Amino acid sequence: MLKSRVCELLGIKYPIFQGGMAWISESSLASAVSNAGGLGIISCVNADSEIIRKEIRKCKALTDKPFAVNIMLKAPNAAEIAQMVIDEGVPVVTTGAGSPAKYMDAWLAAGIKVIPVLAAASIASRMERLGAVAVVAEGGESGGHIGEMNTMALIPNVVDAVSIPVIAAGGIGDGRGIAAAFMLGAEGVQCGTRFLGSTECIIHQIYKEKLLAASETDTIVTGKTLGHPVRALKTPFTKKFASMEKDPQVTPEQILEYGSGSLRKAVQNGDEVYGSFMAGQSVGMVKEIKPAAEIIQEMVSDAESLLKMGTMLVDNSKMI
Ligand code: TUI
Repeated sequence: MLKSRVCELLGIKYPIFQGGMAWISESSLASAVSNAGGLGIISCVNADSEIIRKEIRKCKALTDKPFAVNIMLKAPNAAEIAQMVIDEGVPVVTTGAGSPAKYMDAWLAAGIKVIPVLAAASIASRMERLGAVAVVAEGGESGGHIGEMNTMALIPNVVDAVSIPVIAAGGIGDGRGIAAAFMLGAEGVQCGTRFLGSTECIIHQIYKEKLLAASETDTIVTGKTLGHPVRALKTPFTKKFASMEKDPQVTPEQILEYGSGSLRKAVQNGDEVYGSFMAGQSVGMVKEIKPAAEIIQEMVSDAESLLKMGTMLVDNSKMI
């Protein structure tokens, strides 16, 4: 069975998280993943705290299983949401794009399990000291806002730096990725892109069609010159964005203005000119749209067979 400390810690069947994706991860997707035995996550980037509060309540009505809320720490209303999750009795919080240090005491006092998303081993050990119960280590294969390290080198370094469980993210789209992550010492995985291709995911049909058509080389990272690299599908929008970054006549403010609202345009309108279709390199593994429960079942059964095979290989090598 695909089990780890993460399952006991959070009360979930499988150590599979669904990434908190801005504008995308709401109660429909999160409850489907939680009902299927993973950890569904509601993202807070898109809205004010009252809308998120409603999503949390909807999710509670749709599942009796644990779920989490992801707080993007750079969001202007992060402090308000940090308090709202306490008021709503949210069991698990994941954080992204910064340090959750200033909220930790209040969350721990409220009994919330905090799982920061990070992209470096040094930050992981700081988070463990602050009271995190686990960390998500996210490699640059991921979609959206990313760090410098790739998953293959990041995970073993984070695993060595902490004694709490490490959940691997970035480039994991099927059972093979899960088995590989476990071999690197991870005790769980977080997948975003694979769940974009689920029936319950509320992105525009055009977004789903673009995912199905994309291969592993069809993403690009823009925003490096602005200090926040973002991975998305190659589209007219990313092409224009990249050319603006190279043009000395264009100011960072003009580039930011051009990019503002682009993810929402992709998610809600399927806007093929001005939309940012964020996706990770695992997009090549999104070959059909199906229910989250089927995605999870397939991943788990493939990972279990591979891990069993891996154990046999190790045992055989000992016998030789
Ligand atoms: O947060 C993410 N991915 C995101 S956030 C997002 S919202 C957005 N929308 C439009 C444009 C840009 C962003 C889209 N994707 N991933 C989690 C993550 N966190 N990756 C890396 C980090 C991170 C980086 C630095 C975590 C901590 C950190 O520093 C901590 C410290 O102590 O300084």
